[in-house]
Amino acid sequence: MAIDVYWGSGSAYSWRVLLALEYKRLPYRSHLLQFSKQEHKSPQILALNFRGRVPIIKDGDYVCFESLAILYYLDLKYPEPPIFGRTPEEAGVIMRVICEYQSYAEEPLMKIVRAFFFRQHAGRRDELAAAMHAVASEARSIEARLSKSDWIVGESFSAADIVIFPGIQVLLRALAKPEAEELSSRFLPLEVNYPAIAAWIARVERLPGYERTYPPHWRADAGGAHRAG
Ligand SMILES: N[C@@H](CCC(=O)N[C@@H](CS)C(=O)NCC(=O)O)C(=O)O
Repeated sequence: MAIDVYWGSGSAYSWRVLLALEYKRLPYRSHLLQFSKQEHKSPQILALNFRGRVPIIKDGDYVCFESLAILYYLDLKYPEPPIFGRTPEEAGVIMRVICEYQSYAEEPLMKIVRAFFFRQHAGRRDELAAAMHAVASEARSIEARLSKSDWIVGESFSAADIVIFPGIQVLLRALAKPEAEELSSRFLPLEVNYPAIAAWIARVERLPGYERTYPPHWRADAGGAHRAG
């Protein structure tokens, strides 16, 4: 039976779930919600997630939300190919790297992303520069990992790649906005400052099914104000 997936275009958290479903080649029914129409706050969605946030999955009668929880559920329910490693040691490192990303990189990264996606950057030069500094420092440790291996942990694509990849993509999308030019010069060009991350992005983009995970409105237009980014 296909898994129902409720998601939003340009939502980094939603992107994680689509990447996992495609990697595991699981059949799913896509429900793309329009943030502009507040579809994520409809009674139907609030019944699935009282917070009215996506992603959410429904697998038969089972409902799960919070992207990391969904990844974990999918891996236990549909173990092949695994995304949390094949050994306890590998699982520990994958989870550690995810925890490090969430503890030290995600907040400053999302601060930058929201500032430019929602045009809230004016008057926040120093605050955003400090956030960029923190992100750059975390990016260096990811760069170091990827200089030694094709994937962030071990020899296979894993939940660590799945969690971090959409975050980097939304950051790059935010930094590509003309208003972000000054800030982006501290981070870009990626190929020069973070060559291993740039090569890893290209590697993820070559995974089967990747195209289906790409935020549709990023392709369709230059970024509608009503969607994320
Ligand atoms: N921690 C959650 C974050 C989910 C989240 O913040 N989703 C955003 C889209 S990127 C959302 O639904 N926002 C709508 C809202 O907050 O009203 C997860 O990992 O799934």
